Amino acid sequence: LLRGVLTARAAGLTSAVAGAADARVVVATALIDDGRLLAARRTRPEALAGRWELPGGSVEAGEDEADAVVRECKEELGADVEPCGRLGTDLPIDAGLLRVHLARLRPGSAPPQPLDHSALRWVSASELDALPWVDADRAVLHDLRAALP
Ligand code: DCM
Repeated sequence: LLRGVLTARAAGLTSAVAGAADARVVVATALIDDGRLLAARRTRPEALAGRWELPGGSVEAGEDEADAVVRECKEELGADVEPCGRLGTDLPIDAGLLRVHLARLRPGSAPPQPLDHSALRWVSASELDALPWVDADRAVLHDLRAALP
């Protein structure tokens, strides 16, 4: 019986790990400048429109996560950012897995513009909770507060 249980557990573990490896990775950028975090208001899909997020998007096939952060911030914000490490744990979302990366603006970067969002806001640690975040991003607020002064 014990062997059966262990085998079943091992099989379950294997499929869980395989599932994670197959999952699409979405990167989200915790862009911090002058002690504040950049929050962006989504326009789509309808269920998420008006909710706030950390800007980002899907990692492309063969792309490094940090490169995806740089690309998405250029596309969505027109800004040049420098990723500087992961924040928090992997978060399960409908689309796969969300991974948050800390980043800062590169010297000389244009200020972020809402090229793909309906608004941008620089928020301090004490303002984080009040924003209507998308669910996955709300789960990293605790870690974000720790990363802000
Ligand atoms: N997503 C999220 N939080 C983010 C960025 C994205 O929950 N900070 C989710 C929303 C979508 C999916 O990831 O379901 C893909 O994002 P996008 O539509 O921005 O490419």
